[in-house]
Amino acid sequence: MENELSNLALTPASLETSIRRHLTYTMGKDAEHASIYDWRMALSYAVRDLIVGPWFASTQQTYGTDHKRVYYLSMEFLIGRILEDATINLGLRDVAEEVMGRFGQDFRAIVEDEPDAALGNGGLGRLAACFMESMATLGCPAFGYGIRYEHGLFRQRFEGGRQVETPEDWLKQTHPWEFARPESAYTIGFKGQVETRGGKEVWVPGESVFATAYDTPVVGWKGRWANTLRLWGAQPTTMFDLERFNRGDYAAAAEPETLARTLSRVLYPDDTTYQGKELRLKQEFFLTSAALQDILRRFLQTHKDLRLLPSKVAIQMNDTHPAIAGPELIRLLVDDHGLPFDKALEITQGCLGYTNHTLLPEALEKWATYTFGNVLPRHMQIVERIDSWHRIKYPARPHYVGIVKHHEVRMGELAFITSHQVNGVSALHSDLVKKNLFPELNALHPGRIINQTNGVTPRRWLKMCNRPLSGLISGSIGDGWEDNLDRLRELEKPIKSKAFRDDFAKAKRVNKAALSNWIGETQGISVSPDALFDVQIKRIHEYKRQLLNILQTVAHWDRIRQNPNANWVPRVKIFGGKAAPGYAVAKEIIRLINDVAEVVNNDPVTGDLLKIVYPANYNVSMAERLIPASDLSEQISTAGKEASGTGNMKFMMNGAVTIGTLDGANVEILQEVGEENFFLFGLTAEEVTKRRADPDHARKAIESSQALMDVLQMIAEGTFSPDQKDRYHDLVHRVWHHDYFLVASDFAAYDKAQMRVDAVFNDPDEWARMAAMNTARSGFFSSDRTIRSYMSEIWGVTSAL
Ligand code: 26Q
Repeated sequence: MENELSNLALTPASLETSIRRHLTYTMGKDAEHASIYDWRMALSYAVRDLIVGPWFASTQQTYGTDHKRVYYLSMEFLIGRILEDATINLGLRDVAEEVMGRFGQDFRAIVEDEPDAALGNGGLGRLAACFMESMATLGCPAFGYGIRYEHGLFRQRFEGGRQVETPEDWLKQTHPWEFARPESAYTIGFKGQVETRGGKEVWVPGESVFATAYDTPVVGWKGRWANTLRLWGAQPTTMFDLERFNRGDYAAAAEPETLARTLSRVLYPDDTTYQGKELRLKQEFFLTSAALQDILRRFLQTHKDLRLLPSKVAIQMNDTHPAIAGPELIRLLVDDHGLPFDKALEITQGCLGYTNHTLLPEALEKWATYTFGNVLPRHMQIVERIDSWHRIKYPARPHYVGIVKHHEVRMGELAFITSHQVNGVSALHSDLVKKNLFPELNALHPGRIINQTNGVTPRRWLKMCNRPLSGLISGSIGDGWEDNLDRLRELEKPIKSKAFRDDFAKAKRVNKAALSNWIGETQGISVSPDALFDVQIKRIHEYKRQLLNILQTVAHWDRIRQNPNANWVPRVKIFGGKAAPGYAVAKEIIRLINDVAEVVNNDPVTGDLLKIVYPANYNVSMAERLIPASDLSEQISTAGKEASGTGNMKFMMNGAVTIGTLDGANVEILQEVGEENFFLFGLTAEEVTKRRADPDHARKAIESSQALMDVLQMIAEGTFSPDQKDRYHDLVHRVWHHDYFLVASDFAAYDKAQMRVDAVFNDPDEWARMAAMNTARSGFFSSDRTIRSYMSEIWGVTSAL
């Protein structure tokens, strides 16, 4: 198919005309009175117009050839900004900048006026966004299905060093990228009862809402293909219950509206600990049922026989959040379309795939059968039926294995049994999914669990966010690496020359200078671009061990103070990340980092040798600013706990060197880049398990490290909380006595690894070589590689291009 963008014959003049037209007729403004918002809207609509052509062509192509489609079901899509990314993929970023200049407008300022679409918590949601971009780039016909939350992830502020959450409001301004589809609406039921009519079970819901579609086109590299991200918004089925109102029951009259308004109102901000909240279960069913009804409607437009569904439809569940898809698809096939249960289950398994993103026990979704049966009574019956079908079909199944146990529905087991493939997200993680999470089910279904190592899109995470480096890359190996990232290996030859290494260091330096300006302006902290920029950005969680980082920072600070005239490498420690609002320990860690920063940044002895920066409200856009300017990537989770990580891949691509444990995809990063280009430290996953078995592990580790002993002492004494000396009493106590994540046991090794970092950084040419080798060997971590692999190993879909 030939729908390359060149066919659009876009010229600066035609873009200028289009922008002017949108400013006038869409925004109703003339150039003299237009605000930055008006200009952003005009440009966005002009760019969106250019996506519609490829979008229609892609849809027609898919229908015309009756191509199999992928449906990616996710409670989260962490998209970030769209405008610049769209211009990059359409090949008109520089044209857009020039044209905006003609209007006297600064393209950068316009891009930064766009709010982030933050419809996700972290890694899982951002992965879904990268996958959407890669599927479009590869011409894989696909729909993403999610929820159009009115409020995305909360905004974070610091008050006295403490996290304060405020609501996020991305829809306050018009969102120019979506098309509302009020005609595409489905009824979603909840509660009520199951009745038997004519020997058949029918669900009579007690309440219902409409799911209406909002479509955002997602355009791939060079505009060759575009898919749809379809987000569902909830609408009341009864505008207003006049009968109840007239009876004087005013609150009840508004009930249907209230349910609809709350359903798609807000994203749950927990990224690990799940709570059995009824509203969350309703959100999950809302997304899943709307998606499945849409999928069946589309299939039945052009097919009669639902038995052929698996040959045309692949449905991927992003974790267990949409795992109600199994029972819901069976319900639709059996109750609405009259198929026998066994056949419906077979079809369901043929369509579904399940991606697991965590082993943390507190994150595994389980619903009390009471809640589940109350909200979804028919699905409760179907879940029991699936479970007994499985028990009977696999008599070797141990008695303690099953979907329903101890009056709870285990969503992992449900997703496993209703899918044809289950995958982990890195090699290590997938092994642990087999060995620790589903050992019995793995034995009953050998080959069902496979690995699909995560990836990230190089268009956003290299080409767009790092123009100095992508310019250097294109200048030395030519274009075409953007959708063939393995070509970055061709950089290994130029890296052998000093001139190239100098250019690489210069590109990094440009990014660092820009970041240090931004830090100066927004944080009021002056940092030198020649210092080592050491960055840990991710959700705050005990297992990710921001605590290990700040404890080592204190040790480092103390050492500089003991000997301020030694040959220290100046460092800027940068932290970014949000804590779940109810996660008290994580919030305490945030406060400690800010408290330490306050003391360290005002210490005249250490001065420019050490600064700590923790900008509030870390999000996708901040990541795009920080990652290209990073020297050192902190990937220091307790081994066995981080399923994959994807930030680690972004840093590598952008020429940062990793200090990290053998966890998640770090293992594969190390394998690709080589030990000589990676600062490895710490216990392995196996050693972690053994070490934890020693009840004295923390005490022993602390007592054998004077540095750690001193650090804990300083914090306990109130060195960083002079106004409340016992503030960190509990925190220090936990390190001594309840150190589940082995901060103490890994401290000495981490501290030593940081000293190796300093030693190498003292040799700028060697550092440049290491950094450049990281970029050169990052090709494996393109999400194009990941998606190709899902297409062949899970979805059975080919490219339509
Ligand atoms: C579940 C139930 C109720 C409320 C919230 C949740 C919930 C929401 C989000 C549970 C988990 C999440 C997010 C998990 C997540 O982001 N996991 C990360 O996924 C990345 C992509 O695979 C991996 O790289 C990370 O290692 C993993 O932590």
